[in-house]
Amino acid sequence: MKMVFRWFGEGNDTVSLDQIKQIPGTEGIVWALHDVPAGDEWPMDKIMKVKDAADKAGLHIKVVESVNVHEDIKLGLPSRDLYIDNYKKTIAKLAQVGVKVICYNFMPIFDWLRTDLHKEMEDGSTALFYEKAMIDNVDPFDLVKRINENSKLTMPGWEPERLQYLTQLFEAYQGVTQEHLWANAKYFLDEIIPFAAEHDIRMAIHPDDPPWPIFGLPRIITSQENIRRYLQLHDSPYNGLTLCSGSLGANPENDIVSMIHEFADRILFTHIRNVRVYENGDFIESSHRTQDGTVDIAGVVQAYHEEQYEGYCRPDHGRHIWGEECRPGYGLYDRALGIMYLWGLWDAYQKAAAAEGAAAK
Ligand code: DNO
Repeated sequence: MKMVFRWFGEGNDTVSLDQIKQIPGTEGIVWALHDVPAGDEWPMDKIMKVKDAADKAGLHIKVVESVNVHEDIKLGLPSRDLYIDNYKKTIAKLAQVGVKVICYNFMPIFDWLRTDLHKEMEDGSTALFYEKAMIDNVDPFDLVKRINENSKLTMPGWEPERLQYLTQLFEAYQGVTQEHLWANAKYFLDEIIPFAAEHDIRMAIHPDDPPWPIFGLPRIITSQENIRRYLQLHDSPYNGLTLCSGSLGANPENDIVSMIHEFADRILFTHIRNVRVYENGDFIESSHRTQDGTVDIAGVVQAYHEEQYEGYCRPDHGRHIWGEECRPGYGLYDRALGIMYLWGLWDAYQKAAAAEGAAAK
């Protein structure tokens, strides 16, 4: 397992590369050009800036999250070919600087969604929270306004230039069903995967968060069955998965351990985090520790260990603790604690396996 850490870029993150470098066992950053709109080709000079900064800090840049997919591709509009072309140009450039995995998602309009970015927990820390009844009944435009007012920084998927077009986007998605989305995903994969393979870059689809349709928009990367279908849409080792335990774990019916075993050879990147799911469907992003949430994180790490997982891993959203002011979910402290918990589990399973091996001799 190779540990990496998400970094939003110079001037766009409260965490520094030097701090990331000091988290034990962390070898690279997970990055993107967050100021380039979805659909545009990434400029080489901006890519090089990130590479130079990471090189200087002694961290690699092999994992990108995300090259966002333009809505016209998800909608299957004729203009998609232009955006697919730009996507390929970006892939070719990323290959030149040594990128190996591109994480992306196929969620209409919204990326991850929460109703409260600073919900207070029993211990005084705050965390990302999702109130199900609120989304089930909310007007999406009100919600966007709230998010805008709540956060000083932009969030992935909620970039100001996208929010402006929200009305048009909602209209464009009228009548777009899950089956349309599947067909549009296949068109995208059939174009992108062979090209990415030529450049030795693996594509890693991120599950939908939360893993169910919201605001009447279709969502498809929601369950084991659907992930299986997605990986088979274009059957290639370059069509892989970012297995996110927190996104999928928001639906307790999702069995993450079983997914790890089934998709082991297609998991390129894993996001490991816990969520505490309540009976009414609300959930909060608790600490990474198994006992604090609903997802069996120890079991998840054990499954990766059993599969001798060699892909990339990052801790995911942390709580906001010790007074840290940071991008919601992306502070230093709780994610660093998360890494140490993951390594603790991993090393313990490693030791146990070695001892078993020795005893069997
Ligand atoms: C949330 C992230 C997602 C993820 C995208 C991938 O923090 O896990 O925003 O980056 O869905 O495209």
